[in-house]
Amino acid sequence: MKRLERNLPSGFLLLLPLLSVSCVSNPKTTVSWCVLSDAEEQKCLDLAGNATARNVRGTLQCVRGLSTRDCMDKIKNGTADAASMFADDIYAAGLCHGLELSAGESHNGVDGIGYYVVVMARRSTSDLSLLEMHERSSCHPGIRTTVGWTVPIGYLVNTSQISVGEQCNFPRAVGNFFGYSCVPGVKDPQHDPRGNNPKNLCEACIGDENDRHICANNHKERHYGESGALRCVAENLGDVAFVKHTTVFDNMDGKNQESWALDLELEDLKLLCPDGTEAGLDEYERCHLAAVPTNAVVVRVEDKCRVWKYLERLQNVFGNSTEGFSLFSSAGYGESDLLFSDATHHLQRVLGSYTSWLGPTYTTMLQAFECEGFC
Ligand SMILES: *[C@@H]1O[C@H](CO)[C@@H](O)[C@H](O)[C@H]1NC(C)=O
Ligand SMILES: *[C@@H]1O[C@H](CO)[C@@H](O)[C@H](O)[C@H]1NC(C)=O
Ligand SMILES: *[C@@H]1O[C@H](CO)[C@@H](O)[C@H](O)[C@H]1NC(C)=O
Ligand SMILES: CC(=O)N[C@H]1CO[C@H](CO)[C@@H](O)[C@@H]1O
Repeated sequence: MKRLERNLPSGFLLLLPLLSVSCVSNPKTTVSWCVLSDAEEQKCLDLAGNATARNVRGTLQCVRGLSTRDCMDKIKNGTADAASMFADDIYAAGLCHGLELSAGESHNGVDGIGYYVVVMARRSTSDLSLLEMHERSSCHPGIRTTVGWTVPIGYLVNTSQISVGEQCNFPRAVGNFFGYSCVPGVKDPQHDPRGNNPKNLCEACIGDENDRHICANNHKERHYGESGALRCVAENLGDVAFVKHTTVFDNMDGKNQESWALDLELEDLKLLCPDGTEAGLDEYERCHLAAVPTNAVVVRVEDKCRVWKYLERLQNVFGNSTEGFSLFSSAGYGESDLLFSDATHHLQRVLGSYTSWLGPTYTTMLQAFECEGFC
């Protein structure tokens, strides 16, 4: 499968020789990586030690960042050189800080695609079209998540179904649009400082077994997360759920022992496509709201090539190791996805700009939020 929607800017090939030259002539040999936790710092230090021990040319340093935004600031001012980031943060790093990408993760041999965001509905719900979602009910994994908010709301804005107006109040516009929904976390003070986000955005939420924690931004809310959103549709509280293409399969065949999941039948569900049609559950490659790119390594523009060369040397030695240090495993550190996603198969060079990595559809969806003052 090749990645759709990603094209190098025309004329780029003419620049290639120039970039290669600047890479060779860049004398700096240290790459400092911005890490966000004790576990990630430990993996980084182990990598640095093993790289030195195996005579990998160059030196890795580990710099502790306070947050992803702090890492962007550090890379921008040279206190750090690189950090791996997920799609929405790549957009912020590029748009707000002029940063670029050096390498991206490839999972299972699928170039640059992490997952698809799909819209799931019960087959028995008729007269349902993604182009006419007004007054429908919806189930979202969580507020401000890529799957449950950025992509679906970006799509509804992009298709002119939702308009946020000059106030740029997304929760209010979404609440006015849907009949009722479950958007876990939408009433949390952090996301609702004035306390006036619409109540109907929590009306398809169910809380825990004792009716507490309704609309909580964690698993106490049983409709939280991708599995929770699927449950919300399976239980007929929502017409549609915004989930990953893998979500339904992750909950089938006894992988989820909760009764709603055991009752799940693939033939009872369908996908809704952005052009208003519907499709089967296995047709996500052509019927999705967005192909969300995998994580990629954010760097300063002048370091694109230099950092790639270093990563290439690291993955040649540690990318496939069955013993000793393993670049794409976080086993033994007590957390997952350290430095890179554990699902990474290999790293690929990113030649084009960060927007080419994100792809035009996904970039358009993120642009829908520009009035919020992204930077
Ligand atoms: C190499 O990595 C392992 C973990 O895989 C770690 O225990 C060891 O200390 C590292 N070696 C060096 C020289 O840093
Ligand atoms: C670089 O940015 C980081 C994060 O904002 C800050 O802590 C650090 O002091 C800055 N360093 C320099 C040399 O400007
Ligand atoms: C690991 O080995 C496989 C098969 O030999 C190869 O296709 C793959 O590119 C290697 N991965 C890395 C990161 O070198
Ligand atoms: C109404 C609107 O803005 N539509 C845009 C949605 O995004 C695509 C690109 O993916 C544009 O081509 C449309 O014009």
